[in-house]
Amino acid sequence: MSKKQLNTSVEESQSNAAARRAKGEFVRGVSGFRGTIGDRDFPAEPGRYHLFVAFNCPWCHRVTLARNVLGLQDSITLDVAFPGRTNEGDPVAPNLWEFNPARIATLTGETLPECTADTGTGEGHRLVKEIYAAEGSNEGSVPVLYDKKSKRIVNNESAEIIRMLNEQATHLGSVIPVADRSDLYPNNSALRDEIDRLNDAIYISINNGAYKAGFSSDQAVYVVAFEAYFNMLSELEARFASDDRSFLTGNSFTEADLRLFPTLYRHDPVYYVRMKLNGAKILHYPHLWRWLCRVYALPGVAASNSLVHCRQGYFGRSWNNVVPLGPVLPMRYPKAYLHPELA
Ligand SMILES: N[C@@H](CCC(=O)N[C@@H](CS)C(=O)NCC(=O)O)C(=O)O
Repeated sequence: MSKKQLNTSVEESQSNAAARRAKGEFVRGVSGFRGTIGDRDFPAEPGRYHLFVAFNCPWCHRVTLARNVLGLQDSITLDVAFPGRTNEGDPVAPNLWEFNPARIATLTGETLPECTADTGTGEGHRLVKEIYAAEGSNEGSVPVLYDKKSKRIVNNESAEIIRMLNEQATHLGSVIPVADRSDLYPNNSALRDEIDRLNDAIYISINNGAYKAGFSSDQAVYVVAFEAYFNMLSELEARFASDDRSFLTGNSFTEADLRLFPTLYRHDPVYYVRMKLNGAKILHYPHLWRWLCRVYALPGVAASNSLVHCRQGYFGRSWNNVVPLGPVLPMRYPKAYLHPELA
């Protein structure tokens, strides 16, 4: 591979990927577009860039979180795909991300108001795959960071997208003054090392680990993933318990918190059942629960996603279009996230 060595906090090792997949292990592929906002090709300007996302996708959730927390909603436009992907009868192919605001969600019996058409490329593509195909790529994943001026994909790797949004927030037109804005990756080498270490461990056992548990068809792979996931939850619980810190690295919200959030937000209402991660709920970890509620309460966080999309997307496709309704007790979600005292 010509690419520099894989960073495990960003991507999985691809060694023996074909053989591992053949044995039933879920192995996430590598993102092909790795441009950077701030480089000569992609100058940081307000209004120039666009995001294509799906709200059920946790990697997209990272970038909608960064966009909102950094105050970039007015300067980076956004399109939202339907959470369920194309059906078997689709004229192009099943299982593709589709822009279709008229599509009915089985969960609500109605259209989803957050879903949009493709308003970013000027071509009105129906499928995310067509945005990639316009550049000769065979990929089809979300999120996609797109340059409306040069009509090119900048980057499709969420870990890199959130880093560049943070770095260029001012030039991209953030409405939040620097003094009031979270710096997700502060320029302090000890802190950066700590964030990098947390990102690495959390990516492997939690963010990607959830998929390893839920999407692998090999019992042994599942068992290892399940144990690693809950061991890491216990480790993080102990970290918060040790000194009652507000966030993972202390008293400021950083990239490490941002990257943990999409998985824990999905855990009780979705992953507990769908990913077979039924060892415990986040509600059973008092510090993690309070952290989850604390992050949920930050400006822009609740609006960065929708649990309706998550439920529809994770269950609608692979669970016969029937979406489980719980949890109901002690309270429905996401309302429960407004109640740190529940744990
Ligand atoms: N490395 C990517 C992974 C993104 C990813 O796996 N997205 C999934 C949705 S959750 C996807 O679009 N998969 C469909 C595909 O790859 O065709 C990132 O973090 O940005």
